[in-house]
Amino acid sequence: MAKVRIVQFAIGLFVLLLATQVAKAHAFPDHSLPKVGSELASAPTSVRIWFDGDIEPVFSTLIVKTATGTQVSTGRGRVSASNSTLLETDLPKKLVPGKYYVYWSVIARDGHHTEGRFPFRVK
Ligand SMILES: [Cu+2]
Repeated sequence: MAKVRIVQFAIGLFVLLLATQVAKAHAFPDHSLPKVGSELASAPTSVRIWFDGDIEPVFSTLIVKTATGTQVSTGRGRVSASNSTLLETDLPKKLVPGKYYVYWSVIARDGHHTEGRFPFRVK
C-alpha cells in the first residue's frame, strides 16, 4: 500500500507543478489607465497598462489608434524603467472626442507572447 501512496503523492506533486507553471505562464493585463471601455471627460496624455508579471522591454509594444486606424501615440510605447510590469505610451497631441483603441503586445519573461486590444472613448 505504501508504494501506491508514493505513486499518488508523485502524481499529486506533478499536477501541482504543472498548475504552478500554467499560473506563471504568460503575462496578461491586470489593469490600465484609461480603464478598458471607459468614457473620459477629458483627453488622457498617456496610456498605461499594468501586467501580472514582468515583460520584456525589447519586444513589448503599446500603440493607440483612432477608430479609423490612425496612430495617435508616440512610437511603439515602452516598458517603464522603474517597473517591468508597466507598459506605457505618451499621447503627444490632445485627443479629439471619439473612440480609440489600445493595441498591446508583450513577451513575458518566460518567452511567451500575448496580445490584445481594448477601446476607450473621449467625450
Ligand atoms: Cu507563458
